[in-house]
Amino acid sequence: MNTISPPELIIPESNLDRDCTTLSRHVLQSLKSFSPDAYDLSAIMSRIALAGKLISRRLSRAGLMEDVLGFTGETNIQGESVKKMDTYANEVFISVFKQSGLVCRLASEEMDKPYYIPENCPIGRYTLLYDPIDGSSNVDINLNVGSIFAIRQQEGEDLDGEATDLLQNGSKQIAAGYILYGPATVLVYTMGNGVHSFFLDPSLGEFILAQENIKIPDHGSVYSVNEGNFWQWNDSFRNYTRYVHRQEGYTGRYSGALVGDIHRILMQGGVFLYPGTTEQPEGKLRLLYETAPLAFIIEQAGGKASDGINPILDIIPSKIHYRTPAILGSKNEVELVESFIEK
Ligand code: AFP
Repeated sequence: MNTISPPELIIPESNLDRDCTTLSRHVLQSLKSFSPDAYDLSAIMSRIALAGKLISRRLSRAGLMEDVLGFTGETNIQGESVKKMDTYANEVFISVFKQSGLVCRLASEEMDKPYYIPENCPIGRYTLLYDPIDGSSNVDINLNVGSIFAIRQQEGEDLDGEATDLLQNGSKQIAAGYILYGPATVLVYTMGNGVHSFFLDPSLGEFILAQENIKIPDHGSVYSVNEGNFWQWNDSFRNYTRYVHRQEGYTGRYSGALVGDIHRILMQGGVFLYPGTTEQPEGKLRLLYETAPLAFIIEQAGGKASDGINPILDIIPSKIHYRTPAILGSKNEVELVESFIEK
């Protein structure tokens, strides 16, 4: 019997399937449900992706347009000078959720208090927590920056508008992730069922699946920390740093943008540290929209995230802009850092 082999030019079904796996489709697939809740989460992720596309487009033209680079002249709630891109990106996230019926409140690094979208609140019981531009000092020199996000469900009515229900640990995150604006724009997310990455295809204007169930290696050669703070750390962190200086096989990498450093470590292993300093014992990074979402990603990928003593995901903040020291990365590398910390 003659067997007819398929014509060679036919695109393998698996390739087409991957090309068609957009972020929103992937969310529905991984939730294994077509329930209203699954559709809501898929729609929220699509809006986050839209924010990412808008920010990515503006960053790619930053040097060509007026009024993109530089500072606004204002100072945010953290006491940091606000960049024009910070303001733009913050407003983009708000704008994409207006009249969406999806998100009632947004809390970000750039806003003292959460921003309410009252018309969404009767039906949109979700809150978006985000850092619109992480590493904004990199913007003016055309280096990588990121956005970080987490989705939580609103608990209670929040009648006083204080959003105190957000002051809970990281296990309350329904989804979390980041968008890295590098040579390509990549979005990484988890909903508690693995970590998945998507590349922005500019010709389609869609985030297309790149890798599913990313696993962080247990070991890695990279340690990522601002060693300029060496003399402001306590002995534990100085001793760890001295150890990696002497030990063969370690190399330092630090970009000034957490998302880029974490992405490298997620893909290749290693450890990121932002310890407390004498001036700021709680460190610099904010729990609700920086370290907790990234801890969710790292732990879902099989890594570890701690403040040196407690898992980051167990920490209960006392305020929205609560800061915490952070050690995130490969399991064995985080444990090595912890072994230097006097409990
Ligand atoms: P900016 O967004 O204000 O530049 O801060 C970025 C960041 O929160 C984080 O992305 C970096 O890892 C860290 O701060 C860098 O801080 P240092 O300059 O103190 O090392």
